[in-house]
Amino acid sequence: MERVFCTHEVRKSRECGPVWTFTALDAGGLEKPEKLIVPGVWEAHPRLRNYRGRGVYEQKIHCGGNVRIWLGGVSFRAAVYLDDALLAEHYGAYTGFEGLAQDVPEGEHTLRVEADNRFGEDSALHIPNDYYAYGGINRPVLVEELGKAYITRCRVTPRKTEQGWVAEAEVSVRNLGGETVRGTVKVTLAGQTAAVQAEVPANRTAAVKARVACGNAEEWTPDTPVLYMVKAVLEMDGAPADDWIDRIGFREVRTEGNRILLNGKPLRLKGFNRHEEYGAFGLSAPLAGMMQDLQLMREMGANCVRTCHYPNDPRFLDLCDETGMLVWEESHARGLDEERMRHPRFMDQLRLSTEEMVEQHFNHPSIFIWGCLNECADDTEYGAECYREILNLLKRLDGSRPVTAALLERPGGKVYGEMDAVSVNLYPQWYHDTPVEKSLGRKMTEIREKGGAGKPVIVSEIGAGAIYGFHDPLGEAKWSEERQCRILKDQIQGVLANSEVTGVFLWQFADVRVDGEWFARRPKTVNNKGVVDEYRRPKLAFRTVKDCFQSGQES
Ligand code: ADA
Repeated sequence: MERVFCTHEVRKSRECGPVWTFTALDAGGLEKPEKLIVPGVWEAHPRLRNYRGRGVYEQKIHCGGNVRIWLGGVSFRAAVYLDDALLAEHYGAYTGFEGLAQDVPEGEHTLRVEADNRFGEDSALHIPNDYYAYGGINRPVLVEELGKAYITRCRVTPRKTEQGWVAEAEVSVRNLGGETVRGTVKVTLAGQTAAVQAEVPANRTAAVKARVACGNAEEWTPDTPVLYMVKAVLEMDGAPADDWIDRIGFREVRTEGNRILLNGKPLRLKGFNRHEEYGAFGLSAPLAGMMQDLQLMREMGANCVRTCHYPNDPRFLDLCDETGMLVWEESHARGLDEERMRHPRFMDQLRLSTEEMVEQHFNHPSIFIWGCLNECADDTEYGAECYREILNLLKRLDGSRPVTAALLERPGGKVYGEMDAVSVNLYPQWYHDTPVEKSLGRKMTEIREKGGAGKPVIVSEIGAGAIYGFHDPLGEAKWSEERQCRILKDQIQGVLANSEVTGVFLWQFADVRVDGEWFARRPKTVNNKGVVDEYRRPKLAFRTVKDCFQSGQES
């Protein structure tokens, strides 16, 4: 399932069956077709564990008329064909995209998806990195049959007014035909319906706005994550022609001084960075695995998760909505220096990831902040200019959430003024020996002096590594579970003792595979800073984090 609830009652929409025929084009001797599961990564196949190359997925589908193929995520370049006609091309593993074919004859057709996870000249964001760039169709694929017009999105902003909650909906309708389309868009939410007229010129997309008064709807909070279904229906000639169903929660987020307020209450963040990865299944975690991750984090007392360093599967966000887990979601970009930021495709690819993220995930109430550009070159003029542009883009795309970016620990200050909350990644006691309080204190002073005074400050990463099962009772040996416990305890207590800090995201929830180029500082080619390993087996640090997060002193 593409989401955890039904997204259409009117539109004919179904998910492609899970078994696809797959051919690895560059596998030298492995070219014979295999069967692979979608969603999934090809690295799940025992002989393709390290395959970097092109792969072709094929499946027969039955469809006709105006056909929309929705691909939730293909890693990391994609070309989509229906019977050899190119429908769409896309770059970036972590957001969805569509392909459209009009007037398709009713019957059986071949859907072909070419995926490619080779690094190369044209790729600015996917580079060898401290997480693995998987290959394959990593999220569900939908086949949909449309009429002459369809809803491309319905974004809803909840607002608290003197008359209670109001949902401001914006519904976009695309006309696929050569004549103007006229109809009515009805938005239903919490038992109330608002209807507006829509007129969309030939071959265009137009947006209509509807306000639905929801009075004393129940609020979404981390402790009471109440969700409401929202249905937008396009009626033409008096009959439903298309629909779009999503879920929202009533809550507002804003910053006030050095606090982030959710429905007026200050947040104290205690959470994790989590890569979207699950042992042998890589980027395509099973749904039960996603839920278990949230339960494990909750068990340790966490209330938030950061989707480092890219947009996540909407089903994971759905589960965060359901369980009240607050989310920092960020667009794709990790650890790129100025030279990499000057790559000719860098800004285009980053803008696309940012726009698609906000467009596709806007309605999730759990997302309380948008992020971008983790640890890039904010310290150079050119780099800072890129930060400004993307932070402003985020604000333009969504004025209802604060924006931030996780910056390196080194001296900075060029972009603190551009963010609603200033975020820093700190590794005292792991990458250097400075005591935690001193590192943090120094950073807080710099933030105050260089444009961040009076803003919320988030420690977006802090952490230490341990190889699962490696023990040193003295707690001294590097990579031992005991040493990781000792460092994490100092770090968490040091950060949470500082009442000016809004909160902390630990690096990281689970161990993750890294690209081969990173082998030298990453035993087993794994980033071992997880509190659980890649199969979610808890390290000793699980208990340590639980004690620190749950201790009354630190909250
Ligand atoms: C950085 C980075 C992470 C990870 C981490 C580490 O802060 O943002 O992606 O690489 O360091 O493990 O060193």
